[in-house]
Amino acid sequence: PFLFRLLTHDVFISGQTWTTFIDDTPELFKLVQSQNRAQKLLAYLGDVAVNGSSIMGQQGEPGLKDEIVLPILENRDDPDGVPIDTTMPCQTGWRNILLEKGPEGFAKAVRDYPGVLIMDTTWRDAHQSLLATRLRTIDMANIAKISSHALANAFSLECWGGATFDVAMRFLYEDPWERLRTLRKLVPNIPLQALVRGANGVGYTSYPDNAIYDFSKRAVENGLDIFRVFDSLNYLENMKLGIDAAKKAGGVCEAVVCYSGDVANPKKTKYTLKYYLDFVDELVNEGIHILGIKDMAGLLKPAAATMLIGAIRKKHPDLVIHVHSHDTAGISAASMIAAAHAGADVVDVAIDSMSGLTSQPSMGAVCMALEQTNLGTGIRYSDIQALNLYWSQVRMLYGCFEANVRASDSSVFAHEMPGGQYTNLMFQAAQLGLGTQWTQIKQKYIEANELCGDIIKVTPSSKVVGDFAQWMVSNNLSKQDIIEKADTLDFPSSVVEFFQGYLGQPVGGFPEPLRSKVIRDKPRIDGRPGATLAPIDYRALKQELRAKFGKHITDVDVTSYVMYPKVFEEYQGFVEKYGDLSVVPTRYFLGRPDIGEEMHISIEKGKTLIIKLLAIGPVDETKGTRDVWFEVNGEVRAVPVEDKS
Ligand code: 3PY
Ligand code: ZN
Repeated sequence: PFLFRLLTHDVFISGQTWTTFIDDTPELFKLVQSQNRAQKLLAYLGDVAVNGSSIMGQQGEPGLKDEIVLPILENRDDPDGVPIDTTMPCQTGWRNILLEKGPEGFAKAVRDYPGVLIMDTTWRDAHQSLLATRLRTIDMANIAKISSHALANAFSLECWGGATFDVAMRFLYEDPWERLRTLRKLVPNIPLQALVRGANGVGYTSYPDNAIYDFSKRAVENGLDIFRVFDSLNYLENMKLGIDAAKKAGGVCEAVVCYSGDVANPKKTKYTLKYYLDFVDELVNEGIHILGIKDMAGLLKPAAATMLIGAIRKKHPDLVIHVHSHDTAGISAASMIAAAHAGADVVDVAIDSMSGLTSQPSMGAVCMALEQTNLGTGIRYSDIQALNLYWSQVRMLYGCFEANVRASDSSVFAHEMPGGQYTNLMFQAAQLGLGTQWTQIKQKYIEANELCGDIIKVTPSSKVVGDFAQWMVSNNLSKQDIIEKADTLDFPSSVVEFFQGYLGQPVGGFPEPLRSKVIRDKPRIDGRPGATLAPIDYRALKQELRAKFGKHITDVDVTSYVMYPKVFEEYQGFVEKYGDLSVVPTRYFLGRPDIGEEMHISIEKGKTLIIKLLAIGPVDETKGTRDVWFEVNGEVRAVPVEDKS
């Protein structure tokens, strides 16, 4: 009937240009668009129904079939027991102070707060560390308004940056900018925080300086408040760029020291208390708003936390200190509590069911322990339980991305792998099926780090050490072999580039003669790698991308392209084919529906499609396809789907 209406439309028959037709008949055009959208959506759902999900890294079906139950927040102040109205976001929180007083005033207010504040990492680091970064926007958005109430006293919600930018486009076919805008709208009261890799932006390499300024500016425009800026080698020159870009963009600049080694162990002589205090001084000289201590592997034991945070606090009484750790060894809750008592203002936690192991310590544990001291976080026990009801279901839903880390592992004190990388490498080792593979990788990771000169290990430098270790395992090479045969070996490209200086300068310089033997006659960079890169012409690039993909390309798309050109192109191709899939509930995005099951998919405000899978037809032997039959809002439709089996 629709096609009939279109073909018999007067204007259409008259043969006027299509653009005029669109302008003059917006209602019909909208209908075309929406029918088109539904058809693309069916193509995706049909593909999943026939072939299963093809999302990289997924093992089996999602672990939850039912619709997720949303929690109710108890209202302690209501005498009749009426719960808090979470249909609207909460309007009060630390972001109000930020908007009112600016970054400096905000930092001062945080410093003056008598208790300790939390950052909740559930929307970024927790799922990056436990679920291969696969958490989709829809599952954050569905709990966002409730979180705005439950976590109203949180310092921030970490929801952006790190690996999420890349993974959103590459594996989830989502726009990372849309995620930021969505969460911003739903959480107006709590600062939103992102992890950025300094001169590497949200990528794995150095970018021209104007790319870092552009990225930071766009992030603030789209709703970001706080930048946690780090450099993967603690290289000050790289840090300076990220710090300046965050500040110029109008954001709160939290500059971090990446933590390695053990300040409380006198045998560890590279990353000493003095090293950290000197580095903190250098960062403070850059005019940062907040200092972060980023313990990406979970090495900071309680006594070391007391020593390090205590020493920084003594030297910089007014500096806001924010501490981050991972629970790989099982010690991080104790360390966060020690840090709080030593003078930290903010500590990082994740909601209980997304905490522990390679993620952050549990919100419930840390908040309730601090509650019994004079350092309460202002987050209520009942609200944590309510949020946890939601996240325990989400954790099940995404069970198909679990790396299967089941217990604490104190060997991290020796290999120092960051939390996200630990799960990643463990998953890969398990796929190879050798029981001893994982132990070998950990051992070689230690040796690879020594060969690199005992470097700070965090994305992207941790990838260098990881690639090096995997290569040593697969080529059966020892540290000694490499020292002896370095000038004849074919090293992984990331290792060669590290030694060339493409990530920056490591603490204490590169080890020689290994460096020269690895890079041979390739160029060597002895300063900041980005300093020599030509600036990007954003106007020209936008025109180029519009010519290639269409008028819908916006400034942030150009920014995405600059960070990840190939990933962005593939993502555009996917969206062209299937439309915007971010609206599809995760259990249908990742899993096959049952025959007859009703899927409710809200494709835009006020427009919900009720889709029922009716039948999957037999294979057409000549085309290799099957017809998949759906009912869409009562109308039967079929889509041909390639059978990939
Ligand atoms: C990242 O860069 O993605 C990290 O999480 C580093 O810890
Ligand atoms: Zn982390």
